[in-house]
Amino acid sequence: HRHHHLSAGIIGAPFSKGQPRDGVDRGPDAIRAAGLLLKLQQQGCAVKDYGNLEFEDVFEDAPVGRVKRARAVGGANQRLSEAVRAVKRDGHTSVMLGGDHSLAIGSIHGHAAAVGELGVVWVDAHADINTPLTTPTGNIHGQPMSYLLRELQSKIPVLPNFSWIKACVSAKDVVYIGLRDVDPEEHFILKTLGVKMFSMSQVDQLGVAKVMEETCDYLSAKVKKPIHLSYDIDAIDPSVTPATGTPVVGGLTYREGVYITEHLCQTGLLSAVDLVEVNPLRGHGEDGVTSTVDTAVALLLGCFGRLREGNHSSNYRLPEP
Ligand code: EXY
Ligand code: MN
Ligand code: MN
Ligand code: MN
Repeated sequence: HRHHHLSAGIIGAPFSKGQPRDGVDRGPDAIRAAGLLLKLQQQGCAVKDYGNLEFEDVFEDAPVGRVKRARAVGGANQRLSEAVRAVKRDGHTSVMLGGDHSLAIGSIHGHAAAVGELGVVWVDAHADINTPLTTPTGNIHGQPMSYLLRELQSKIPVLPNFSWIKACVSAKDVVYIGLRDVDPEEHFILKTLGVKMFSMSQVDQLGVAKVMEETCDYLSAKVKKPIHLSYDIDAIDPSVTPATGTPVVGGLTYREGVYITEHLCQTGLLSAVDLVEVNPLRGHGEDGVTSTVDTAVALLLGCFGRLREGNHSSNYRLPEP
């Protein structure tokens, strides 16, 4: 069928130091344990699992200004960037299983290094665009976009292990979906740079189908660039995906969340995906974790052609009596 050519190159990134809570480093294995690889193969997608990255221990990692664990985050992302670049060189759609959302730095950097200019779709309750000087928490998972956007580089101070990062995304090539917890400084940045965003208010107003139509029209208005989807599981409502570090009420439904992936898959431009912030140690018990991890798997299957109407392979023939 239509998605036969798709292949997924999976990178596990068990990294948690972009935020303070234990457990988000267990995301990759939890998502694999829920059957991601087999399910992708069963829907006709070729899969190569590149395994989990190993990150160096950093013993001295004192805050730099407000920023916490800059050396660990910088080093981990440098490694991830190289891994994503290799997956793209091998011809796969890159799938980065996090880990916290600071990993978008390396994932997007490596993707851009391999394929050039990108369109970025950032699905999240949060904008993750604080600079090191605006961050209210110091947690780098609330900052990744600030290191990636060319327009913000004059506002970024020097940080240890961050010098390899090259800002590689233009503000006009980013679309946010699902925002509902944005700091005032972040809101200033979004408005000043004119970043396209569909907050939960716009999802309510337009409906998810119109949001996705406008997202793809916007990103492909001039040239069709490869799309990087950075999907934070906390975009989905915590009643569905409670096992995450920074849940925010009033999120996307399961159906809206999956629709986003179905729509992006059908553009044929989806080139890399991050699925981050699944934390199996949060979420009030086993059912909450199962629901969160199963939703993460469903989102990834949607990225690789699964349709809720059903699928069949192009060489299927009805059995003859
Ligand atoms: N805006 C807050 C901060 O910068 O610390 C909260 C960020 C939460 C980030 C989560 C992963 O998306
Ligand atoms: Mn995020
Ligand atoms: Mn978030
Ligand atoms: Mn398919």
